[in-house]
Amino acid sequence: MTTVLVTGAAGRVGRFLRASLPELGWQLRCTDVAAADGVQAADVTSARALDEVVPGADAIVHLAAQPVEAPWTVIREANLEGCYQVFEAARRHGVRRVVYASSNHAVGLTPNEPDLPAGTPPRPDTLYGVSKVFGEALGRYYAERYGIRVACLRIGTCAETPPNVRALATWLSPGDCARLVDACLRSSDLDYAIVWGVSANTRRTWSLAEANRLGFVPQDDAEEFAGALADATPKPSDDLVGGEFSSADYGIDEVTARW
Ligand code: 15L
Repeated sequence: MTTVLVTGAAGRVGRFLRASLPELGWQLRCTDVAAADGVQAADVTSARALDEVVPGADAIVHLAAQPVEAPWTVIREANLEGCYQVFEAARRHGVRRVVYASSNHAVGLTPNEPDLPAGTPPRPDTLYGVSKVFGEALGRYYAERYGIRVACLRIGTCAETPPNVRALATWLSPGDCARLVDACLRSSDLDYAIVWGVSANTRRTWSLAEANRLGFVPQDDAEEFAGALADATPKPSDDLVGGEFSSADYGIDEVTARW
């Protein structure tokens, strides 16, 4: 059975994947910065910690990160250093495939338009988004120089149900998240790819062509939750890919003041 190391396994996306990837045939080795039930402690910023958990893994699903905007030092440590150490550990230990949790915020200042390609050029909306662009570039480097197969997932809003009206377009259901990661782990066509992580939402504006090519067939649509949303009024920032993160409230000073 193929062993998949999952970093950030105690986080939101990690919990979804832990619940469903084993049913799809994957044997998981779960890690996070602190140990938890079924999760080993391994700080991704430490090469030594990774040397304990990476050997023997066939693939890595790298989720561990600061998951929203934060002051630079926080982003730098978790998302730049951590990402580098994970790819580097993959190379050192001969891991042939990495699925990297990028984010829509890598291109958050891009206007939403129908069929926006997954490979749309970087337009990060935050330092967090900049860190995801870095991870995508690092992935390309390891793919082209070292032949590691790398899939970068520009994840939308991965949650149990869509939390707001923007997410009626950007939602990635837990089931589709597992199906997407499963496709990226299986695909023999993968060298390097950037794909959107989004469900088959009626209001989706992001193209699934690239993800489909890797074998991803989404099954969920956020529309079934539309009626249940308390506030269904779109915000002006929803015109851009990154939604609220693209607004003035997410500038460096604003975020630092709230930290
Ligand atoms: C992300 O990248 C974040 O990790 C998540 O918390 C949400 O903000 C999501 O994007 C989103 O855009 O909805």
